[in-house]
Amino acid sequence: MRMVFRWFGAGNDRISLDHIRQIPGVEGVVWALHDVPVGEEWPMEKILEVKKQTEPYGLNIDVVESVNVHEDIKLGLPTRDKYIEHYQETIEKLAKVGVKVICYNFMPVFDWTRTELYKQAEDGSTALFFEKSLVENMDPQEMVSKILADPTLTMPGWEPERLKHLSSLFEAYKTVAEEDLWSNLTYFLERIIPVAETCGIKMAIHPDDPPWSIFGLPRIITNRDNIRRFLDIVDSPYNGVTLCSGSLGANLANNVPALIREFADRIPFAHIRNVKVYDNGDFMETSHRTGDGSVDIYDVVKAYHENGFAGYARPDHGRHIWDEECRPGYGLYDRALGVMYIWGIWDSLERARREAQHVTD
Ligand SMILES: [Mn+2]
Repeated sequence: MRMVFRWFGAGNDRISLDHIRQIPGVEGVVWALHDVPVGEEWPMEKILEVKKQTEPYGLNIDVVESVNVHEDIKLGLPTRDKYIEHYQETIEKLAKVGVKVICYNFMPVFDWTRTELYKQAEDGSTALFFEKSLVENMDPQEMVSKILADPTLTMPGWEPERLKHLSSLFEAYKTVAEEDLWSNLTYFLERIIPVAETCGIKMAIHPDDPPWSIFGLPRIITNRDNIRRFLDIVDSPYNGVTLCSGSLGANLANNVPALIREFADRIPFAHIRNVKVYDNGDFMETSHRTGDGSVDIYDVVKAYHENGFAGYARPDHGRHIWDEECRPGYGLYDRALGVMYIWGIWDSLERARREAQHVTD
């Protein structure tokens, strides 16, 4: 397992590379060019700049998250070919600087969705929270108006300048059913994976978060059967999954350790975090510790260990603790605690394996 840590880039993250390299066992940053508009080709000089910034700290840039997929590709519009070409060119450029894995997602309109970014827990920490009924009982237009009127209700991807285009986007998705989204994804994969294969880059789709349809938009990377279907579209080790324990774990019907055991050879990148799922379907992000949430993180790490996982892993979101001011879900402290919890489990499993081997020898 190769531990990496998400970094939003120079001038775009309060957390420094100096701090990241002090977290035990972290060997690289998970990065992206956040200022390049979706659909545009990534400029080589900006890619090289990130390499130059991270190199002095001994941190690799092997994992990119995300190269976002333009909405026209997801909608299957004729303009998609231009954006797919840009995507292919970006893959080729990233290969030139040694990138090994590209994480991306295929969620219509929204990336991950929450209803509260700083929900307070009993211990005074705050974390991301999803209130199911709030999202279920609101049509998107109503949601848009509500958000514009109430600045305290913030959701990622709901920036005012984006909201202006939302109604036309929702209009466009009215004719895109789940099966259409599958066929648009197939069209994309058939053109992207051969390029990735030639470049030696593993593509790793991130599951939908939460893993069910919201606001009537189709969502397909949600459960075991759909992941299997996805992997079979292009049956190549370069067509893989970013197995996110927190995203998939928000649906209690998903047995995350079982998914890891089944798909181990197609997981180049692991997102590890825990969520507490309530009876009414709400969920809150928690510490990584197994006892704090609904996902058995011990068994998640064990499933990777059993399969000799040699891919990349990062602590996914964390809580906001110790008065840290940070990007929602992306503080230094709780994610660093997560790294140590994951290593603690991994190292003890590794020690037990060696000792058992020694006895047999
Ligand atoms: Mn994730």
